[in-house]
Amino acid sequence: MSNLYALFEERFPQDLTQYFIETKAGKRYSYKNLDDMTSAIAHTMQNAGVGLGDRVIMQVHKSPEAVFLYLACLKIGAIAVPLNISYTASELTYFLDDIEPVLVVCDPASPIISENLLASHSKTSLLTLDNEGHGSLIEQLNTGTKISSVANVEADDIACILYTSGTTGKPKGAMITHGNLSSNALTVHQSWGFNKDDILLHALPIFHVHGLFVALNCVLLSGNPMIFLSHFDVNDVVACLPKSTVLMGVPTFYTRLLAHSEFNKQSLKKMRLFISGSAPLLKEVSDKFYAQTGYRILERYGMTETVMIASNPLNDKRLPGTVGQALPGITIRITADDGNNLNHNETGNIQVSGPNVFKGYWRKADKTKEEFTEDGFFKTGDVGFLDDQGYLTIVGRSKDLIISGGYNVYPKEIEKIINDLDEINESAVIGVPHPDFGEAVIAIIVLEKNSEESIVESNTISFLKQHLASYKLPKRIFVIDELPLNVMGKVQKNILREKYKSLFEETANAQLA
Ligand code: MLC
Ligand code: AMP
Repeated sequence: MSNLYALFEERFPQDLTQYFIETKAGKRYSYKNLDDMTSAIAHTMQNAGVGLGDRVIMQVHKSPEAVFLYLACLKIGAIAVPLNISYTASELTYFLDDIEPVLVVCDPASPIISENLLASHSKTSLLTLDNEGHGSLIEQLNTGTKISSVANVEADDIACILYTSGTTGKPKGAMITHGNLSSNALTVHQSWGFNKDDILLHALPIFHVHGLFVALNCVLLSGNPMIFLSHFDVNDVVACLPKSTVLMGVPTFYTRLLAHSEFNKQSLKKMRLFISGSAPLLKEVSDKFYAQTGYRILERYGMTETVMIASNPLNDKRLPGTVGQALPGITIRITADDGNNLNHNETGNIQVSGPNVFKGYWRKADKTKEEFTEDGFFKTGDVGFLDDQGYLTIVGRSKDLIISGGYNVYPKEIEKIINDLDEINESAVIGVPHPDFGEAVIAIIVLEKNSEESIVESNTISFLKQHLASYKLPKRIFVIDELPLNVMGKVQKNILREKYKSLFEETANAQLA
């Protein structure tokens, strides 16, 4: 049986009354509740026509019920497609057309409902789920009628599709299989020493690999409890640390914790492990955290398409500034642009193979082909080197990508929208160092003749707000006379990055002091 849910079920605690989730308000959900709710939601989904391999879009706030909805998809062999709650109507329209869902479960305030985005999807059913865990999905549940058996799927069957944008601007659905998730779950669970005493503090969103797979899988493979916060609020996290043993976060979590006046060693007596990933953790932040708490944050590296790839060791030396060694069963190699393998300590393209590597992009066979080498390695788009001990250092990216607070933002997507404005001639979107988000998105624009600078700036922001989720919006917009171009006519973004690199520096120095 290759279903990821079956693996979880094998590991449920013997006593199902043990708790699985504790919310900020102290409400507890046991493993029995998990089992009952998941089975009842599975039944409701089947009544809505959802079967093996059918897509279920979930655009919902983080709640225990949202977790049960995801688990129910696994259980019946449907494909869960979680989407960021802050996507706008135009972003959502693209996903709905691309994925052709049999069922959409969304927040009642989603543009899917307010802008009637399902009008042209006559075969799609709609249910709601709000941030309190209420909605038509839950109202229709009949806990007396449940789906008890777990669907028999193959390891190569798709469990989830997660969208990741691309350098061409159009998001691609990464098809992640039951086999990818099961193998990676077992690997990280063991590598990070999860045991019966662990209580994970979960403050990540659950529409990405980090919060949905890495964090939840470790909890479910131990049959353990977690403290489940609806989002990262530094006060809540500080308050919950004394009863937790593991925290997983993006680097912004750690810079915010360090700046909090009540974050101190005393509150960490139960803590076993802090893990960071999704974006580079600055060595200064890691060192400051170590000096202040005595804990060396364990940094690891992953991607939507590959789940977890590499990790610093649990028991051996953790090297800040590196993302550690390839996880067991996974191969990392570094290649030159001509495809030849490079030696240790030589910088090049990071490529990966192993049971963790996804199946391909949904309905994009050509794009899938482009991203794999002929011998089956996935091209990550990251650039780095392996040292003599196999520790990987990421030095940059060959893809034009900004990572802000752990969220990926593709400049092309924003530039395309900005360039649609009549007043704007051209634009360049870049990332610059930011003390809180690691990198911040800024836009540099060149106006059409006779455009009024002050009006254009505010118009651009309000126009972008209509089209883009809030985390993608430029934090600042600058107007310049012309963009620096190379001889091929390509914008030299490195010159712009250099010019604006100190934009947020003052706040940065204040935070690290
Ligand atoms: C929120 N905002 C952001 C932002 N998050 N802007 C840029 N980058 C971000 N990451 C916007 C808000 O919309 C708001 O805009 C304003 O910034 C201030 O918001 P905030 O309240 O300060 O932000 P907050 O809600 O605290 O969120 C910050 C955060 C969050 C870092 C906690 O972004 C977060 O949880 N990030 C984790 C992302 C993640 O899980 N990534 C994993 C990807 S998987 P306004 O206009 O409304 O004021 C992956 C693979 C792997 O990468 O290896 O793990
Ligand atoms: P995503 O598409 O959201 O899965 O983002 C994956 C990208 O995040 C990777 O290709 C890396 O560029 C980046 N990333 C993940 N973990 C780390 C890390 N520990 N250090 C640096 N970059 C990271």
